[in-house]
Amino acid sequence: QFLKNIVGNEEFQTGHATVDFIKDHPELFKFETRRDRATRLLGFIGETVVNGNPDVKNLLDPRANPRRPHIPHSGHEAPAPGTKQKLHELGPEGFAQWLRDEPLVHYTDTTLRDAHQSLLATRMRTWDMLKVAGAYAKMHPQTFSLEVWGGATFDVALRFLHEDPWERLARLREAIPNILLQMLIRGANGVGYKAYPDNLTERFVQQAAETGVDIFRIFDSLNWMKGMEACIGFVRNKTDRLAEASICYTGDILDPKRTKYTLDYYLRLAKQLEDAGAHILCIKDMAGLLKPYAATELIQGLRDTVKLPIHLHTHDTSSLQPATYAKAVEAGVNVIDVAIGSLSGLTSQPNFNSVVEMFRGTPRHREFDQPSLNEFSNYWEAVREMYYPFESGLKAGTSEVFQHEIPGGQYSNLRPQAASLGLIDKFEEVKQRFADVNQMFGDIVKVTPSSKVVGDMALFMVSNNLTPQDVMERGEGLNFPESVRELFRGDIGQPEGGWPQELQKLILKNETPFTDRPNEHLAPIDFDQEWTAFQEKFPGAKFTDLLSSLLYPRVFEEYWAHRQKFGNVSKVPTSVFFYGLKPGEETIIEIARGKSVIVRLESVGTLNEEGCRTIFFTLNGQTRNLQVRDQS
Ligand code: 3PY
Ligand code: ZN
Repeated sequence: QFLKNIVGNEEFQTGHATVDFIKDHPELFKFETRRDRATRLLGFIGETVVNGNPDVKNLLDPRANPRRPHIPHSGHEAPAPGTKQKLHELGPEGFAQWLRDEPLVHYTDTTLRDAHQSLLATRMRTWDMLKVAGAYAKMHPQTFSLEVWGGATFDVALRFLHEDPWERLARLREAIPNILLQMLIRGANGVGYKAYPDNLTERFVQQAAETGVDIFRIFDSLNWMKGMEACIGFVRNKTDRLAEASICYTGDILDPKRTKYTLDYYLRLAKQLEDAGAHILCIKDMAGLLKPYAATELIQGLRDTVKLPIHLHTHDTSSLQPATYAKAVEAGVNVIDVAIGSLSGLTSQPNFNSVVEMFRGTPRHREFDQPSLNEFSNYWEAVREMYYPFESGLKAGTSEVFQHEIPGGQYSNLRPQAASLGLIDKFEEVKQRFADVNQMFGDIVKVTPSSKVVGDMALFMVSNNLTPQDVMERGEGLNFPESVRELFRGDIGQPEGGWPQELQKLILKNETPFTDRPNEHLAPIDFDQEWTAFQEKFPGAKFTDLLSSLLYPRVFEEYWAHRQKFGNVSKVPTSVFFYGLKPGEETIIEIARGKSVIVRLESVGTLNEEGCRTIFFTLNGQTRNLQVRDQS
C-alpha cells in the first residue's frame, strides 16, 4: 500500500520529488482501502440525493434534456513538443526574445480559468477539464499557453467545489506536457483579496512552479508598482519560469475627457514593469474597455517603448473585442487571449475558433485544426448545460460596460451577490452605483480586489438607498463596509493620484491611513513552526494544504472536514455532483487511478422517526444501504 501511495503521488510521477519527499508526505503512510473511499463517496451522493447540493438547490435538473458531452478525437500518438519544450530549451530570457520576434500571432486559451470565472461564477470542475485536457494537448500543440489556474479558481475550488486546487494543477500538468500553463496572480494579494506576508507569496510562487505553472501573469489591482515588484522578483529569482507583468487598462485613451489614464500613463507603467524584470508585458483589459482604434495606439506605443513581447487580454462584454484583436494584431501584438467557442463571448474572452478564422489569408495567420476546435466547442457546450444555475443572465453584448466598467470576471458574481441581499430587482441601479462609486473613489483601476470593494460599496449604497451626495453629507454617521475601510486605509495599495481626502476622512474617521506597502506591516510566516502545528491539527495533510490554509484558513478547515467525511469528491461526475442520482440511475466513478466502481441508486426510503432516510445503492452490484438525515 505504501508503494502504491508513492506511485500514485503526482509529485513523484511528474518527477518533482526531492530528498524530503517522504518527510513532506505523511499522507503516504495513511492507508485507505478502496471500500472506505467508495463508502465516503456514497455518503456524498446520498447527501446530494436527499438534501441537494446547496449550490444548486431546488433548481431544475438539466438532465431532463440530456445532451452528452462527446470527447473530441485525438489519436494515440504522444503530444507534439510545444511552447513548454521551447521554454525549457531557451530559458525565460531567450524565450521572451523568441516570442517578441515571432511573425505569426499566438493564442492563449482561457477556457479552464477566466472563461468559466467570467461566465459561470468560476464553478467549472476538474472532472470536466480532465476529460479533454489530454486530447487538447495532442490536437492543438501550437497553442501558446493555457490559462488554468489562479484568479478566483483557487478560492472557489476549495469553498464550493470541495476540491484541492493543487491537485487540479498537478493533474492538468500531467495531462498537458507540451503547452505552457499559465496562472493569474494578484501580486501582493496572491490568489486572495488582501495583502499576504511576502514570504508566503514567495513559497506560493515556488510551489505553483513546481506543481506546474510556467507563466505567472502578475497584476496589481490599482496598477501600483509596489504591489507587483516583489512578486516579479520571486518568479525571476526563485523559479525558471516566466514573469508576465500587467498593466490593467481602464478608461479610454482616445477620449479627451478621460485625462487620468492616458497613453503616456500606460507607456510609463510599461517601462517600469520592464525595469522591474518582467519577461512579458500583459495588457490586462479586465472589463473589455480597450476599443479597436485605441488598441492601435496602445500596441504601437508599447512596441516602441519596451523590448518585451506583448500579450493582450480582454473580455468581450461589449461584443466589440474581436475588432480590437484585429487592430492589435495589425499593430504587432504577440499573443491574444481567447476562449473556446462555446465558452466565449459576453463577459468571457473572444471566440477562439472564430478569431483564428479572422486572420486566415493574412500574414500573421496561425493555422489550427478548425474541425477539432469545433469538436472541443461542442464538448464544452454540452458540459455547460450542467452549470446553468451559474449563468450570469446577460443575453447579448452591451455597451453599458463603457459606463459601469465592471470587470468580466466580477459580473457573473455581482448578480448573485445582489440577489443574496434581496437586490436582484435593483441590479440596474447596482451597475449605475458601481460607476458612481468609481468616481467617488477618484476613478480607480477596478479589478480584483479593488473592484470587489467598489461592488461592496455600490451594494451598500443601494441597500441603504444612498446617493453619492448622501454619502458625502451623512458620511460621518455611516458605518462603511469593512472592505471599504481597508481600501482607504491602504491595505491593498495606493491608487494613481492618491485617495480623495474628504471621503477618506469620512470613511476612516480617526484611523490613520498608511502609504507604504501593506505587506511591511505583516510578520513573516515561520514555516517550520506552522508546518509542525498544521500536521498536528490536520494529520495526513500535505505541504500544499498548508499553503491553502495560510491563504484561506476558514475555507480550508471546511474543505478539510468535507474531505474527511466524503473523500475526494472531484472524482464524482459533474451531473451527479450537482444533481445526485435518480432511482434506477447509475454512474461510474474512478476512485483511484485505473480503479472504477459502478454506483447505482436503487431507491430512497421514507422518512423515519429520527428524521433520516435509508438510501439503497448497489456498489459494483452489491447492495449498500446508508442513512442520511433529511434537512428539509
Ligand atoms: C481575478 O483576479 O480573478 C481576475 O480575473 C481579474 O481580472
Ligand atoms: Zn480577465
